[in-house]
Amino acid sequence: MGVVACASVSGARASSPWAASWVTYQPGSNAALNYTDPASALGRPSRFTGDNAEFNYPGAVTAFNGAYNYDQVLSIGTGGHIVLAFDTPVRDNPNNPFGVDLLVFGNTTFIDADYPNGIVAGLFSEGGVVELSENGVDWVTATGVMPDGSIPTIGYSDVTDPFALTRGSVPSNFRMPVDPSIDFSGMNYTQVLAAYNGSGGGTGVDIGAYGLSAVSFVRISNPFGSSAIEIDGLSRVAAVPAPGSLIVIGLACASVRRRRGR
Ligand SMILES: [Ca+2]
Ligand SMILES: [Ca+2]
Ligand SMILES: [Ca+2]
Repeated sequence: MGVVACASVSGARASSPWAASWVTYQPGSNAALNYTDPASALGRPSRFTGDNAEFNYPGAVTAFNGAYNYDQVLSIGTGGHIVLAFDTPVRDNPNNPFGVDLLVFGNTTFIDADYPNGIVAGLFSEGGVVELSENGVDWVTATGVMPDGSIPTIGYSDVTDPFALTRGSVPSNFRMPVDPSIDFSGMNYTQVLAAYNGSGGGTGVDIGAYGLSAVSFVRISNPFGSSAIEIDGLSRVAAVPAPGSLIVIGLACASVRRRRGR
């Protein structure tokens, strides 16, 4: 058994942690001009923004400064939607932190009660709806999940200025959710960073809470309200192995090396 575990660890082909492709996109009635390339919702979420010719106002993505380059976020207007696909299914894994299996990154930010010092006074929440599917045909609504309106993205865990003009040196973890029980109201930015605990944010989805064990397709739509929503990307949460399983794999690999004579 130990030999199998060791071989599968070294021989496993990694699947993409991000949405790998898009299936359909309907921009809706009021999608933001120049933000209608569906590829903007694929791949890793943005850590830095404003650093292009259109804006030329570079800044770190923080919980008070969302991504806004044309090629970073996709806009979905009223009546619009996008269907995004993972290359292998997102699983309902009991080892995922807080039960969260999937993260949706919009470009919502906290409202600053003390600009530019970064005191949380609420959210610029634009809402939207998330639906989940294993086969791309049958859909389940992730009730209560707002794709552009819950947990802001943070690009760097060591950027302590909420409106920093430069990059940090510690990239946040876009595959680790924020503890969904945290109330950020009234926090300063140092407290926000501590609460994120290295996470890059994103709205969490526990697919098991909707009766699903695997999800390959995510539909994000904007069926109501007057403002467009923006999507930067999706990620699959990285499971945290129980300490016991790490020891078992470690011992098994060590024993294989011994038998191979190293
Ligand atoms: Ca789960
Ligand atoms: Ca937005
Ligand atoms: Ca993006």
